[in-house]
Amino acid sequence: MPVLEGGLAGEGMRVCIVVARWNSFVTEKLLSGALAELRQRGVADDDVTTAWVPGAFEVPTAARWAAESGRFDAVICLGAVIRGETAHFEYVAGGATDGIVRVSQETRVPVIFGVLTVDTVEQALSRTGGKDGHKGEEAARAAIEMAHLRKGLS
Ligand code: INI
Repeated sequence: MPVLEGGLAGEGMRVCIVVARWNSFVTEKLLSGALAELRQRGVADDDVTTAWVPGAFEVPTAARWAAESGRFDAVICLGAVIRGETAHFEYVAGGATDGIVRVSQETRVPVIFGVLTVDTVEQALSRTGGKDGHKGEEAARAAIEMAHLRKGLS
């Protein structure tokens, strides 16, 4: 019975990271975690492109440009939407979430959801190297695994 698992070897993998500038005190941590994890897994620095966008709402648009370019095996989306800091949390978080899912399904390129949608700044920080792990590192591992799995399945 064939069983496929992507694995986490990053050698030769080309990755685009789209990162939102809004709440940069959080997104910079997401980015450095993702970059460190990619490097540790063997992805070459020259094969990683980082694209900054104004906020989480713009992330899916840039992710689509990257996915459709054919230049990347995976796209990692990073952002932070904090409920306590915005009256229109649902619109920004919902737009980013729905958009990222759509880009991945429509382009068939793994587009990884590393956008924090949390209630408080404390929750954001606990997910970027605090007690709840590191969502940037997690997103990097998911990108490598899904890129491998795509090759194995398609
Ligand atoms: N963008 C974020 O990434 N996080 C937020 O918490 C946020 N808040 O609070 O509004 C936010 N807003 C900006 C939005 O993503 C767009 O950049 C802006 O609306 C321009 O389209």
